Amino acid sequence: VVDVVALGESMVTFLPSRPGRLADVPSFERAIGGAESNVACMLAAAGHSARWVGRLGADGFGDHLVESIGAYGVDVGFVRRDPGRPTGIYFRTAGDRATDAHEVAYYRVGSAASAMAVGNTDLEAVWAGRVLHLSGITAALSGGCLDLVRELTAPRPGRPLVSFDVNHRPGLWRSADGPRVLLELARGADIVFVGDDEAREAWGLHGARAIREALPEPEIVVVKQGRGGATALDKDTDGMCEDATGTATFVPALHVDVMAAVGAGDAFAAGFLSATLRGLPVRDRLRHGHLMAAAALTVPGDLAAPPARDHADRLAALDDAGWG
Ligand code: KDG
Repeated sequence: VVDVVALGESMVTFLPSRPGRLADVPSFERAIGGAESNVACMLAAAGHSARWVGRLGADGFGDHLVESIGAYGVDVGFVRRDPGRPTGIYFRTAGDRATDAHEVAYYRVGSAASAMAVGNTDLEAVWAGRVLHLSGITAALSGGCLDLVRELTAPRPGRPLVSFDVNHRPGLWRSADGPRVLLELARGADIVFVGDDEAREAWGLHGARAIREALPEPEIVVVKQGRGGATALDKDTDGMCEDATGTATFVPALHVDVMAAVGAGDAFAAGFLSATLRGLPVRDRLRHGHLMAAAALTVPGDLAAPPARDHADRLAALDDAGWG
C-alpha cells in the first residue's frame, strides 16, 4: 500500500525573470506546478511513498513533468498521455511582498488533464493509498473532472482517508456554481484544508468556527489563517458546534522572509499529511505543516526541499515560546 495518492492536473509553470506586470516581464524560467503533484513531491521528499495520477499531453512538456515529478521519487506509472490534447502550462508574475498580489495566465482549457473522467481513470490505482489527496482545482476543469472528484469523495466502504484542499480558483470556474460545489465536495472528505480568506470569498463564512459549522462531516478541518497560523477543528472533541474554542487547536505560523507564497498551501498540506500518516497529535501535524510551508515560502517556485524528518521533528518539538 502506497502512503499517498494525489490526483490532479500538473502544468509546466513559467516563473518571471523579474518583478512587474505580465505585460512587461521579458523572459520566464521553466518550473513545475500543480497543487496535487506538489503535495506528492513534498511527501516523497519527506520520505513517504507517493503516487501522482494525472493526464498529460504526449508532448515535451508532458515528458518534462513525468521526469521531474518522477525524480522526486513519486510513482508516475499511472499517468496517462493523450496524443490529442496538450499539456497545460501557466505563467505567473512575482507576488507583491506585502500582499502577494500577482497575475496568473493559464493555458489549460482543453488540456489533457481536463479530459480526465471516471471512465478513463484507473480507480483501483487511485484508491490504493492510505490517503487520497484531491483539490477543488480538478473539479473546476471540466464536467468529466467534476464527476471524477464527486466519485472520489463519495462515501465508499474501505476508502482511503480522503484529503481535500478547497483551492478555490475563481478564474477556472466557467459557472457561478464553484463555491456551492466546493462546499459539497469538501463535506465528502475526511480532512479538509481551506484558507480563511478563501472561505470568506467563496462562502461568506467568517472564522474557523463558522467554517466548521458549514463542514460538520469531515474528521478534521484545517483553517489556514495566512501569516497568522492555522487552526485545526477536530470532530471528536465535545461541543464542536456550540463552542469551537474548546475543540480548536491553533498553531502560529513561522515568521519567514517570504519570497513567493506559491506552493505554500500545498507544502502545508504535505507536512500535515506526513504527520497524520505518522500518527502524530494534531498540534504536531500543524507544526509539520508550518515547517514545510516555511520551506516553500522561502523559494521562488512551488517546490522546496523539506527539512529532513529528524530535523523537522526536533523543530516541531520546540516549546511554545519557540513558536510564538
Ligand atoms: O498551489 C500551487 C498551484 O496554484 C499551482 O502550482 C498551479 O495547480 C495550480 C493551479 O491550478 O492554480
